[in-house]
Amino acid sequence: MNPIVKTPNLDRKPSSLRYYQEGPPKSVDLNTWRLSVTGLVDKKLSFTYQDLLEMPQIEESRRMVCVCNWSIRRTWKGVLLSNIIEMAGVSHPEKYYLKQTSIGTKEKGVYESTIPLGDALSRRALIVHSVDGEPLPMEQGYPVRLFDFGLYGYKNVKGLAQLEVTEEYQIGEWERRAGYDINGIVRPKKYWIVDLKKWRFVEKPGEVTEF
Ligand SMILES: Nc1nc2c(c(=O)[nH]1)N[C@H]1C(S)=C(S)[C@@H](COP(=O)(O)O)O[C@H]1N2
Ligand SMILES: [Mo]
Repeated sequence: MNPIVKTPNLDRKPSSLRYYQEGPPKSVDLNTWRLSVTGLVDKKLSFTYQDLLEMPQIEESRRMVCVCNWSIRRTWKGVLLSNIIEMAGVSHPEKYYLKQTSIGTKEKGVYESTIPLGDALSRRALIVHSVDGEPLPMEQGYPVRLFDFGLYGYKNVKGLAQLEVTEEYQIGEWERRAGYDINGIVRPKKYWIVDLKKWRFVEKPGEVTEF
């Protein structure tokens, strides 16, 4: 196995708490937490944390981009969304959307985001449980977070509890309030690259793979 390179300049990453709408849950009990998969599926599923750890694992360095013009490349580990969708049985994923819902908090409710399912699968979206070889910190999405790296961070729900396959491309509360585009595709422009400590221009829309 490749040694995991810790993300350089991590101390310079903008705070995860700044735009955490519902806030991280105070704690998550893995004995009761489940990732449920519902909606237009052949088989409804419910995964424990252990179930996810026992599936084929993917560990790769990929770049996440925030709509507020910064980006960080880190080593993420988890399972392929496609693996989960295959188990649930969805015959034409390109026709559907995937609505993600967070665990949320009593005080502030849940965070939701809907993404095109076919696009997420073709971009090898991950259900991430670890970063740089350690479980995701609570404020970064413990126990799991969905990542479609072609989309801005606001499309990728932290503290994930539910995935629902749906026909409806539904705008999220945060998208409505902040005026963000529902599609959330990373746009070509200049970003502050935290790990490289410099500004770089991204030339193409979607996942940043050039650097
Ligand atoms: N559950 C949940 N997930 C969320 C959010 C949120 O408020 N709640 N905010 C989104 C936004 S707006 C951003 S910019 C990223 C921040 O991710 P980070 O903590 O890895 O920096 O999380 C996204 N996922
Ligand atoms: Mo954000």
